[in-house]
Amino acid sequence: MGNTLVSKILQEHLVEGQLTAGEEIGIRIDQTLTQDATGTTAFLLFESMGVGRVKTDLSVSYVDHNMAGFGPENHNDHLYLQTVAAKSGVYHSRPGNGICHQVHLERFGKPGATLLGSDSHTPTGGGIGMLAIGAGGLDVAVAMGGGPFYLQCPKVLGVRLTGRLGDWVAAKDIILGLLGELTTKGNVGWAVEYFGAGAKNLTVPQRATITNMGAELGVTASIFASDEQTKRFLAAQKREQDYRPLAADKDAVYDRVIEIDLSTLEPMAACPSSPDNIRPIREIAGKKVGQIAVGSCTNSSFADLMMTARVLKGRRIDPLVEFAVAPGSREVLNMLAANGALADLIAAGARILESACGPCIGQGFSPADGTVSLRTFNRNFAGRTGTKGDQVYLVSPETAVASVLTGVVTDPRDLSQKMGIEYPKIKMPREFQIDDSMIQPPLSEDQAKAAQVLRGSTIVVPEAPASLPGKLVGQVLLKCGDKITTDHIMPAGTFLKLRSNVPKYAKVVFNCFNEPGKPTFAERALKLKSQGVAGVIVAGESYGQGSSREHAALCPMYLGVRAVIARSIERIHRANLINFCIVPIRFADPSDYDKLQAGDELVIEDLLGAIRSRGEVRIAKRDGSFAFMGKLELSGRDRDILLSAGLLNYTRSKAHG
Ligand code: MIC
Ligand code: SF4
Repeated sequence: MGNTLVSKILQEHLVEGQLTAGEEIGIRIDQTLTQDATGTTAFLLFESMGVGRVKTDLSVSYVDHNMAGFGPENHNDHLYLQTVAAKSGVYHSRPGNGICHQVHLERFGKPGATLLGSDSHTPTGGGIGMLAIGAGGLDVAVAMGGGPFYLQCPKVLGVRLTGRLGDWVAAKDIILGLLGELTTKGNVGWAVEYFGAGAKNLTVPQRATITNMGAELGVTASIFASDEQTKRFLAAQKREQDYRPLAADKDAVYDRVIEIDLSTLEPMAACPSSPDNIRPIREIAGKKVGQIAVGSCTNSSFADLMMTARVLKGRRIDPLVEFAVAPGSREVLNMLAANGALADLIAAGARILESACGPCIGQGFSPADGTVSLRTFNRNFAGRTGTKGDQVYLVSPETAVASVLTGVVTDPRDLSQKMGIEYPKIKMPREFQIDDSMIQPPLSEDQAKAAQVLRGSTIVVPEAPASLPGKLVGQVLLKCGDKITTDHIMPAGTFLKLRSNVPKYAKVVFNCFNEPGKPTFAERALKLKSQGVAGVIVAGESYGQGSSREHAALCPMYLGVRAVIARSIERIHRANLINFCIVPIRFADPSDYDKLQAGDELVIEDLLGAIRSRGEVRIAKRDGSFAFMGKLELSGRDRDILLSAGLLNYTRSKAHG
């Protein structure tokens, strides 16, 4: 019985546990990445662990999210990150150098290595044959300190790709199709491995588009074999020495296999407001569009942007459409500038945004009220653009550029069939134009000793969680429905700059549910906290979808939230809750969800006893009218972390003995 590629890499890195699906395992982490929006907290926590310099083979700190610079906060964060990286043995990719996942793929990713990143789209690295996993910043800080990363050993879904993509059909359409089938919920505990003759034809950047959006499936990681395509990509990045052929055994056994014939695929869209609300473009074609953006860590490679530029060369964008292009990296931008494609985009009327996350995380380019926005991004959660009631469709660059020309949602195949535009097939360059001058290497150990870390006044060290009480007396602060994302819990957009200041940022926890004239979630929570009553959140399926931002646990913890009772909780968010000492509880009987309301007072008599030794916990309404059971589903390590008042304390106490 042969092995999957996922299990081979896990086996090579296993330091604790056994490779049995569902069991907790600990793996060695070779590389880490952090980005500024999660990285400031990650580094503040890393510093408070007191381990000195990083113990990984490679750690890189990127600045790509918080770039707008309204007020001093962003630049304060950049300077802190730059100086703490230099001191801690970490490479620092400066603002302007590009989006972390794109740059990491280009300059650092290594087949067969493990990568842990404080960003949910870290699995992009699976496109180059890495086992790349997203996690909360504190987990990444622990990995930087040399600690293993603990996860549930995943089941492996094999996706066999056959055939070839037709003209105007893109890698994005493969993953959108899969999202339509598997949806964004119910995939916790799985990894996805792509193989088959169809996979061989896909370039590394195409593969990376697919592994990137594995995050939307909610799986732990997605991966392609490391083969001739990988070798070609690494050689073009002048990193051939990092190549290593890797694949699953021929007789590998998967827990489930899905077949996709690429030649049968057509252009697709994720309709508002979930990445799994999938429909073929032809069904929504003709819809008026107000703005279009090509970019993000999903679709801003050299090939994506060259294709866009070729189609637009000598043409003009529709007069009623605003069109923005955000190149994934400075490398891509430089190459477009050198070969004239950038000039073609500008001449066509494109707005060139900087190489960063930009509109993907609500940093400008919000759509007008009531207009449709087409984006090549990976998330279209309601309001993420910064516009209430936004209507975002996630599409391929091919669909985006076709619609740029017409002003309505357009099947890109129409460009050939109706407008005589040939599909520009973009070959991967034999050599990318490499310039690492915006990647600052760390200081030597000697130089680092004297180096100062700059800490602007807006940077506040986060408060540590308090110990859990033996008996929990709490109140339901909020009852929410299914698929609550971390964008609902902790909005980004204009609040993103508060990431390094928890007391300020915590004021907007669950802001989308706040009503004018009524006390906010934060005000209600702090009032309870001052009375010694714990905050409780009740939720439906798939609570905590989306980003890895640990602020979605850290800020509620600051407000006194001590438990989340949900029908199900997504992987990264669940780990973040435990790390910040909030108890994740699953309804033993999902119908009990219906019997709870906001304002209900709840009591858990022996919370600590249950955490210590039981899989279940009894939760009662304080007035005695109703009691129900919750599942704890904690590993031994989860229990220890909760009993130690969170991961930071747990790590410190382990280090001291
Ligand atoms: C996102 O796409 O939502 C983000 C912003 O990149 C997040 C990280 C964050 O919130 O800082 C993610 O995907 O993890
Ligand atoms: Fe940045 Fe958007 Fe990618 Fe998140 S999904 S890393 S915000 S580009």
